[in-house]
Amino acid sequence: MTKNIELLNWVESIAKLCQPESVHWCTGSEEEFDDLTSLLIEKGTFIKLNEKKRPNSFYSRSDPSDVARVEDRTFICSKKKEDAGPTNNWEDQKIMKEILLNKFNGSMRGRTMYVIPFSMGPLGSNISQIGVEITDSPYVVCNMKIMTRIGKEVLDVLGNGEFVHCLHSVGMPLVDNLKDVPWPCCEEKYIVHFPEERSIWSFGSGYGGNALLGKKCFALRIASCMAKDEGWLAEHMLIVGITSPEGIKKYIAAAFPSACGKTNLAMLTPTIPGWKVETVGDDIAWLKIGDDGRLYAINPEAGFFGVVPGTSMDTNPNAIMSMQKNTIFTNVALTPDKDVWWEGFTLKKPEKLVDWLGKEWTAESHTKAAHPNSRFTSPASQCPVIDPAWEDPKAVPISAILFGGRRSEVVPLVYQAFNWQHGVFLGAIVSSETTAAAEGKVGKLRHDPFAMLPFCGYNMGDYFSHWINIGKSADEKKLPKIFYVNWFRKDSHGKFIWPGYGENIRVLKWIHQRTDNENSVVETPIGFLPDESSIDVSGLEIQKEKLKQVLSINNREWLREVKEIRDYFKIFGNRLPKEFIVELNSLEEKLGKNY
Ligand code: SAT
Ligand code: MN
Repeated sequence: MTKNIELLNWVESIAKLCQPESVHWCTGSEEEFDDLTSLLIEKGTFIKLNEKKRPNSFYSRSDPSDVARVEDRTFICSKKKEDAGPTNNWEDQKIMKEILLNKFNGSMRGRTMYVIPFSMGPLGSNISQIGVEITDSPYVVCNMKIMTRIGKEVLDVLGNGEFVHCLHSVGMPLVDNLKDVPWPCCEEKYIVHFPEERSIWSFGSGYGGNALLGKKCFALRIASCMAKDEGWLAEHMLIVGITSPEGIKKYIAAAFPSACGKTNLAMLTPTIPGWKVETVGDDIAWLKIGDDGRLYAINPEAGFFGVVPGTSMDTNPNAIMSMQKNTIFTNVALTPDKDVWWEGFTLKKPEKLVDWLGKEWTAESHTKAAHPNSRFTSPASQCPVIDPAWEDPKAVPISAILFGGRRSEVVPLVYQAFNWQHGVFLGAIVSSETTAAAEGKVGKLRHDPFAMLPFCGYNMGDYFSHWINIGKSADEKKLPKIFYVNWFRKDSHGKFIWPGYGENIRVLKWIHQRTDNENSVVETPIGFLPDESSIDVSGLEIQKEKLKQVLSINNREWLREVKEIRDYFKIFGNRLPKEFIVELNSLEEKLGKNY
């Protein structure tokens, strides 16, 4: 066990507050995992999947009201409201603490309280950070075991050091003979961050980012605050290594909003010969400038919590192979032989299934068998193309940063920023059509700067300045080149123009070459666009006209975009970096001239 006084006192005080039946310190051993999965099967939370088809894997259905992140119930409770900024929900610390103390008071009665020491990043690396999650959900423990490095070794590394306090309860105490249910949760949810204290209090939900507190709450919201104070970056980015046929390997990091294909890009199977893609991470990157002045990245996670619908041997074979064993599936459909299915998995629908709601489903049904935000939790080490350096504490050097979102109109397939400051501006103007990853309407265009809108733990205006300052404090020549990509452009019939998935290697190839200033470009008001002939479309059936459409810009549309961005930027008031106004004015002027 531990001698860390802060940890011992905290666990004791939380036990006093939440009044669980017992306290269990997680060791992270395989026997512990087996005990927990057996318990979850007994409770009806897990169904064991067909051992022959999917060894050591489990199926779970959430409560239908608890299927995604709840952004309107997520709070950043900094001391001052201005420090949470215009894009976060804020509440006074004292008032919020009172509400939470009330909610957590007795919230674990009749349940076991689990204490999970975990490391974000390889154990013992100087980039890694330690957290401890206290939870009353064994489902959370099993997922945390896959998503992070948990257990005894973490306590050894922690010693008497500091850790992020992560408290979680499903908010359903077993009192007054209340019978437990397979997916306990509570209607009123609170996902609360106290950035100065580096603590997280999550109440009422058992799903994904609301409950696996190492992920968005710690590795993004709290870590972004640490990163600002300490001069590094905590970002919603995948990391991949891309090797050319000549053997030149470059790592890129890419920020896209939730459910916009980060996992697919991270594990892409190239369609052009000789190119190789290897995965470092699919969701979160922590980046620091190294001694040589380059920007280095680690993946703080140890597993994938990826969207399943749409994933198949055609679209992402490496994801399919990653989930072949030791995987937890949540909210997909169950086949009669106890395997899993989801929309897009096979062309032919199975005749009979039990859907994510537990109802009989047939190929004729008009409802979706799997929830659009259904997920798989798999160890990253199972990915067939995991990068040899994925756990290297030295981290990997980044040559390019990509920003992007779902835009059916206006934004071209790819373009390059003029310089770092312009690139930061491109990150800030990301907007994307909403997805099922968060509660709310799907398909609505919203601004999502740096794909961090739901994940930035402080004032987004200050976050922009932090990015600009990183550029100012470094030798820009050594920093990654910045690009904007959009795989989601649609034609007038509403069909995607660019084929996407494995074909995106064609864009990555152009980016790979551009990091060495190779390939000719066209200078446009928004940035450098590829010369049409410089995107390799060999063997791809795409009409010349269509390619032209995704590789060009319309000044009138972009002038409208500028006006809209200028309006949006007003919410940041005097925290908006003045550099952005310079960028906006310059963009507008160039667009006006070419008009
Ligand atoms: O936040 S989750 O981990 O549930 C998924 C996401 O939104 O990226
Ligand atoms: Mn994500």
